[in-house]
Amino acid sequence: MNETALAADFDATIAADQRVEPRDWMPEAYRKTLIRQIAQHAHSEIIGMQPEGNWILRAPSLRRKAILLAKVQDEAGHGMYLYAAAETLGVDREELTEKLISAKQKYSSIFNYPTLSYADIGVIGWLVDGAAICNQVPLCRCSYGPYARAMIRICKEESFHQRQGYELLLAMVNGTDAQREMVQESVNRWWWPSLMMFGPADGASPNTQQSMAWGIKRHTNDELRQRFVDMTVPQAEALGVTLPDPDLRWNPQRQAHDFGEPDWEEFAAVIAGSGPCNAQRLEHRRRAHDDGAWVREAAQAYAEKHR
Ligand code: FAQ
Repeated sequence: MNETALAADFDATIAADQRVEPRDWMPEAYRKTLIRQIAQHAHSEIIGMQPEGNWILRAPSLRRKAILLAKVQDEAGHGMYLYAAAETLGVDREELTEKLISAKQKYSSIFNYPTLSYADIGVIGWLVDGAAICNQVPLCRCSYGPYARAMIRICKEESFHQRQGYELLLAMVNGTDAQREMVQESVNRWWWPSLMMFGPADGASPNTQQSMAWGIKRHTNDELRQRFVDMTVPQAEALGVTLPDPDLRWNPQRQAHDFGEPDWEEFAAVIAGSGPCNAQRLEHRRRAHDDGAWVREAAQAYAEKHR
């Protein structure tokens, strides 16, 4: 088949809502967009282990420690599935890791904020994993087969993460006044950064239109942000916490909540590398990579010996 026929074949696959597989022909720009998004997603899972990992040694009970360990370990697994999905597009994990630690590829803005109390573990599960699920469930129908299949398993595990966060918060809000205050203080810090996870407003999102035409994204950033707000408000009411937005209210005409604008200047600064923890996160990841060099060398030597 010549290039025109291959392109027509690709267009027909997308139009019929079928999956594109690694050996199928695909436009270079489609491949590049997927590598960008999947790599950024994989890096987010790996860097995302750090804020919660910070509390493993200080978990308040053995039960909480076991839950947190399992969750952080799941994030590592998600990173691995996603790097494997990216590798089907012709890049390798080593190359992607280099791009992460040299800050040439991004990871989610949310992981550049510090975890200051144990309530943050609950709030990350509730809001951050909640936002991640909202954004990622539609990716289970992404047009690229390996990414869509990885997302099915990831979403199942993220649901468990969200529930453990909510369960921890329920225990805290039913505890002492000090615990309730700790939860509210944590919600105040994480609410706006969670809304920023969905990306810039639609008018400022250069990639959405093309990614939707290709069936990579199924909804715009603003559509998913709205869905998240509508889903979260009743959960906040059930917990008895206030979401820190004076403009948040039900709009009966729209049958949806109105809400305020996130601070887009802060978002731009965080993704440009000057958020509260960017330097610390990358430094930690670089150190872990250097410390693991001997393991990679040993694995390589072992593989060569058995070739
Ligand atoms: N942070 O044109 P758009 C998790 C960048 S969940 C940093 O709208 P797009 C689970 C974007 O890359 C978090 N950068 O871009 C977990 C682009 O830059 P570029 C990870 C952001 O791709 C929970 C530029 O801004 N989830 O890890 C962000 O169409 C708890 C313009 O933006 C995913 O990655 C941001 N928030 O839409 C783990 C989901 N938003 O590359 C541990 C998959 C935008 O052109 C603990 N990704 N940018 O230089 C997606 O759905 C999409 O990529 C969006 C962005 C929606 C994030």
